[in-house]
Amino acid sequence: PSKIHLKDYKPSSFDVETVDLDIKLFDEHAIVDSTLVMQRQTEGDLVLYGEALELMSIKLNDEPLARNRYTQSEGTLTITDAPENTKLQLQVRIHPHTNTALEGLYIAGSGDDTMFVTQCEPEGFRKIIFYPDRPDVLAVFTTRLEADKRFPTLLSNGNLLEAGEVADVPERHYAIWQDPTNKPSYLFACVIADLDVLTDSYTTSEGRDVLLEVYAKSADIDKCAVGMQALKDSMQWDEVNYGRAYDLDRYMIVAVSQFNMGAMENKGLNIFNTACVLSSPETTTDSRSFSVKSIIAHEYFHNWTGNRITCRDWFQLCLKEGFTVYRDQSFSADQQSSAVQRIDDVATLRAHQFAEDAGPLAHPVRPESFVEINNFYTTTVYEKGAEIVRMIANTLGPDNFRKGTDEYFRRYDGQAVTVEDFLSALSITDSKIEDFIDWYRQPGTPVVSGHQDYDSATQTLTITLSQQTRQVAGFDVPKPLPIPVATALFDKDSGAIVAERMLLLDQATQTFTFENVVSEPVVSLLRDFSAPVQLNYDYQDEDLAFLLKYENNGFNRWQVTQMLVNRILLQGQGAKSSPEVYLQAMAQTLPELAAIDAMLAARLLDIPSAPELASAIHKDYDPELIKAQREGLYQQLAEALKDHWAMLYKQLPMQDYEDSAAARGTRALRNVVLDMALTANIADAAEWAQQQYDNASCMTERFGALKVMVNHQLANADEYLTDFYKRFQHDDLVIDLWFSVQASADMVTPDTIKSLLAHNDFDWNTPNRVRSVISAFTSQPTVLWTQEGLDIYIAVIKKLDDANPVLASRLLQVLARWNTLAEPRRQMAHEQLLELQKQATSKHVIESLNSVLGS
Ligand code: B3K
Ligand code: ZN
Repeated sequence: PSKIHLKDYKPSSFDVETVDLDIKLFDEHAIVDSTLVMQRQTEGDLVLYGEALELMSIKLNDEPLARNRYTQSEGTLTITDAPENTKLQLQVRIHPHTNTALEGLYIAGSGDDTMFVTQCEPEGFRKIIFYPDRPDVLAVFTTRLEADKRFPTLLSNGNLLEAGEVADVPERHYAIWQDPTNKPSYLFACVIADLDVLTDSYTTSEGRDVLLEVYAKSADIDKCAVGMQALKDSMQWDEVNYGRAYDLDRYMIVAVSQFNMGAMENKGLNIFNTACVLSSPETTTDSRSFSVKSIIAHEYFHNWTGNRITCRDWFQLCLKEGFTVYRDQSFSADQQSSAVQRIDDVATLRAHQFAEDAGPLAHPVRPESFVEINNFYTTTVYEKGAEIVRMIANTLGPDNFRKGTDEYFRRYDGQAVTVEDFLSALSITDSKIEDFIDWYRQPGTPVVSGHQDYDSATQTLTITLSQQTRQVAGFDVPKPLPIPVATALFDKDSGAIVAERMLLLDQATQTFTFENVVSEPVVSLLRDFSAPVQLNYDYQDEDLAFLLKYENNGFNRWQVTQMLVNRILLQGQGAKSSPEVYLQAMAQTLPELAAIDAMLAARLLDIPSAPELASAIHKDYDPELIKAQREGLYQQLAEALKDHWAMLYKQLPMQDYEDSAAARGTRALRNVVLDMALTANIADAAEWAQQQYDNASCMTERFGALKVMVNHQLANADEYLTDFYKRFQHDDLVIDLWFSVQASADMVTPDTIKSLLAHNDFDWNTPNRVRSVISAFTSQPTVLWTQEGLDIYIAVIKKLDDANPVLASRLLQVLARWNTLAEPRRQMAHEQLLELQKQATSKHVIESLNSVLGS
């Protein structure tokens, strides 16, 4: 497979004005007709892309096109001498019924719930029809869908023009949709199904009445209200915060159980993984429900950042994703404590993006080359991309950021643009914003190191900061980046803030001076995680304990607990601390905080997961050692606060379900306290767990109890697992939880994983189910990184390589850090990956393997 380079970008030789599609679904195949009205823009061949299509007919300007006037090879159809004005009519046959890759038009569900849906981003449209399938070709689409009446739901983008019966074929019907917006093919969607619908409406700030519809199978329709409310909240939020109103008369969301990722922002017709749209208190945990809302918001926000203004080419993916993630994070921060939102976003960034940037899959936020673009829907593009926008927003301040985004929408609406365009609009009030371009170009996480000097004679404090980024093979020597470091100085005696400033570190080393500082303060840096960097400041443990007590920035209180924990757990990685200071600080802080902010208190008890700790280890990583140290510290923490757990658990009684930030906080903390109490061997705790399960008012309580029963191997854990299964047997998303709680259990064995994969309810064609076992399993590195563990994991990748390469490649990327393992595990993993390399078939898996193996 060949590499595509950003530097080779050329505009399309033809522009498409209109597309008329006609998709007829039959029992074993579908026939797709298209009429493309095109105009020449530049010299060159007319290149259409197509994969797995059977070409039935081709006409150019109403004449059949002779076989010698076009060539078909490796996914393209090329017409060399197409005239200035070209009308191209094509007919192809496709096979959605056997499409397991979940790209293009594919089958989902089963039995009575069988449906057909599309996924076109990034290059799925070419699996439906030959087309200049690239994001900079924008056209108006009219789509006719025809199918058996068994599928009453026929949906496509835009407005419904017409629907009716097919003449002379009483069992078939059709619908015609037209989308008035000029859009790239990756935003095309259609649905052929039998679904129920929840409807609502919203009137935009511009006075447009919008029909809102959430489609799901009938058994799920009662779980659509949370998503509907989130949609309305998002519509309003975007009007208030970005001045962006919705632009069509209809907004549809469709829930589908087989989907490779979370959701897809197709114009006016979002398609969602059921896991990312369905929510009810009885079946959905709080954290899942919260993420449903943020994903609804994310897809909605794409309507402006992604759809109205799209990407010139796929290298610019972060243009829409980074900005849209920043927007959904800001939306979510308005729905709960902004400190907790930041904690969760940063925890994800550190656990996944930092690991990616430190390993063989490191790439710039805007990659410069790829074989398969699907491999670049990464946490670097999404989450690090969002961090760059956040730094820009914080540097500009709210007013100038808003001026910049207004300018962006004004200038580029209806266009396909680049990261440079984005920065140029944002920099209208401050030209230095253009310097952020290097953040998009340079891979690797910068490490910011620093120390302070205090001069009591002159009452000055000098902070020296320096930055360093590792050089990634194939890239230039890293340059210093603009790094905003939000800083506050705390008086050691009173704990009060004596100075607050945003330091801009944009050279290799810099000093920053604070005058009139009457005594040496404790410095709090990178408040709210003002830049996506690793911080090495020469703190004493006592300074961190001090900040845990006095910082009023909730995020930084969490950050210092994590720094303390890392110092303890990563002994031998330059860390040096003993747990006393940490344990004492936690004992002093937690009980009081629990009463004021339960959600934050729950987060402060975080001890990074084993894979997250591993991401900070670059050599001789021993999973057993990390597991033992992690569990040891958890045990010490549970015992250090032993006297508080019983009281705390009683202070957090179960109440009727309520979806408020306070109620979610109570539930989150209660689950942590339950786990702590069991860890500390409190006699009654097993009883609490059972009661919590039996009397649960919602899934957060029930699943929280089940999880601790399984992880602490309580005597009746199996009984409860069985009960859970029976109660929710018919709800796939809950059964996913049932699989994952077992596959991620602390005591999981390869045999457990094997038996889960062999379970009757296991389904290779449902990515959610595959992930509920296989991704859950990666949370136990001591078992994953063994001969047997890897045998299982690699066999899954092999099995999916052909059937669903996007999923297979994603699962493979998780193994990227094999190279940091201590022997003999490293060698073992290496051999398995080499073996896989011999057999891999998809370009997705081949490209990822080459990167992972460094070959
Ligand atoms: N834009 C889609 C992702 C498509 C991924 C294709 N492999 C979802 C999102 O980011 O909103
Ligand atoms: Zn997105």
